[in-house]
Amino acid sequence: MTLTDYGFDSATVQVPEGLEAARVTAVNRTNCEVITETGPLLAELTGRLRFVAESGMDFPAVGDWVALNRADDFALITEVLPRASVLRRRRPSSESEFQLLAANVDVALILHGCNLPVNVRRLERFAAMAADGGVQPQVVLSKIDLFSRDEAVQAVAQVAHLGDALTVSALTEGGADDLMRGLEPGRTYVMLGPSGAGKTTLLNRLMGRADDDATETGADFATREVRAGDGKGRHTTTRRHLVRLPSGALLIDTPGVRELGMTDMHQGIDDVFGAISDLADECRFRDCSHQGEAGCAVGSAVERGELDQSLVDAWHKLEREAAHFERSIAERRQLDKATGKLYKSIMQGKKDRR
Ligand SMILES: Nc1nc2c(ncn2[C@@H]2O[C@H](COP(=O)(O)OP(=O)(O)OP(=O)(O)O)[C@@H](O)[C@H]2O)c(=O)[nH]1
Ligand SMILES: [Mg+2]
Ligand SMILES: [Zn+2]
Repeated sequence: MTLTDYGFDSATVQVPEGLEAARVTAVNRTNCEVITETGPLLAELTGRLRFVAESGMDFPAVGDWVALNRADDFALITEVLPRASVLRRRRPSSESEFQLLAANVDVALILHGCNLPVNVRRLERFAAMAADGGVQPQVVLSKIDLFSRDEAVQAVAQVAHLGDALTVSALTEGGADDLMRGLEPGRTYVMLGPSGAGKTTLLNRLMGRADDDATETGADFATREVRAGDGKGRHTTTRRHLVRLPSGALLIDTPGVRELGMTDMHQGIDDVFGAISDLADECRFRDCSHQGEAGCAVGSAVERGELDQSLVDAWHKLEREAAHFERSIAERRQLDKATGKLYKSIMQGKKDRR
């Protein structure tokens, strides 16, 4: 195995005199896992690299090429080599800061798991994030075995503006073959998508492995069933890691959505929305849309002045998930303040009615 097998190209990756090139396959808290000409290795960052780093973008990420200073008993990353592309997202806590998710990626495989209806907005957001960093987006409809033929055709049409979607199933014989054939040796792919979309399952399949092997191969390759109630994942994968597939393509698996800022909401909001959901359980009709139906507990709370209509609107929006994380930080803070008060009054109102 040589570095070329991990995508090394001497024309684009230039290593300073006296140092050796390595590629980062995983980032730990105190060191990085790298692949070198002689195999995998743990490497630490030099103090200087830490010192001159101005933001998270200056630290190595999975997929990065780095310069390594190696002796018998140590390996130090002295610098991050120039990146051909980046996959980055805005930090949820800051408007200007970015978090680097991966580097030197050619194609982002954006997974949607067909156990849930297609969320076009979310796919668009992932695609935009990829394109923003010079990464080519490719939508992949996974778990296609759970869609009927009609549903599959409709789903592909729904995302046609993002290019031709691939459809895969990790369960059916040959269900991942098209994808497998499409992954070119020496190129780097990253899988993005919400928790439970089937990313790691697909990785295992592409590795030619059954999921039962996972215990032998470690946490990076573990998969878990989605929640029965809402079909969402359980955040099984906890770190980004790069592997070389038997086909020669390089694939980065990532933890699901939480990390992409879609669910790191402030607790206050979760509480109040939870309270509205509880109220909704008291509506007369189970399929109440809370838009003025008779016997709507949410509507009554608004009428009694216990609940602000704007919060109900926000809650409706939340149900359309995309809006959940789109809300600007400022709006969130404002909402948080408002919800602190309202949460109390809703809970009080509930008690009074008991
Ligand atoms: N029906 C069906 N189920 C699948 C398919 N692929 C994966 N699953 C199931 O979906 C569940 C979640 O799969 P994972 O691979 O753990 O999902 P993930 O995207 O890696 O999730 P995180 O690591 O939490 O981000 C598992 O129970 C899988 O068995 C598929 O093609 N068809
Ligand atoms: Mg996973
Ligand atoms: Zn209602």
